[in-house]
Amino acid sequence: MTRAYLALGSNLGDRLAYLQGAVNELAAHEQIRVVAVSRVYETAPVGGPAQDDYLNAVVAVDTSLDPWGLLHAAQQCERSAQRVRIERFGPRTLDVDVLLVHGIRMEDPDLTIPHPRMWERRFVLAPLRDIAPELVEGSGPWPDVRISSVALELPPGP
Ligand code: GSY
Repeated sequence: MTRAYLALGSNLGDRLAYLQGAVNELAAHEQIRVVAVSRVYETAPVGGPAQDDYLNAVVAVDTSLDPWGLLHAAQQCERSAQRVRIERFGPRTLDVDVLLVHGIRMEDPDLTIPHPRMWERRFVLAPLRDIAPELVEGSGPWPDVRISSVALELPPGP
């Protein structure tokens, strides 16, 4: 099993339900065990057109999938959320990004690990720091990244 980290984001519709749906779907996958879920953060949109704030979180998983298998699982979660994305960097029901896979560095047009923009995204670093502080240097306060009053549940695995 390999430890990996996935970033979740939503800023359309029932944002918390989309994030929880992704956590549940990952946990139900036969080759994925969700081992930790960060707090949920309410974050100002970065890039793109004017749009509503996001809810963001990060999950840690142990998996026997390779990085491509993990990407497919992430994309399946997005499909399950009937992902709507009106334009690039615009609002979306659910985004699931593969951030890190232990021991893997790769560059492909469809999948780069570590995620190429993760170290500049405070909406990723703040939740990642909750569950893997050793991976994140630097500290807040980051006024555009607020801990939300809502929380995700860690469901039982299959
Ligand atoms: O790549 C993730 C989608 N996204 C986000 C996001 O998840 N959170 C915030 N705060 N801004 C974002 N801009 C994009 S694109």
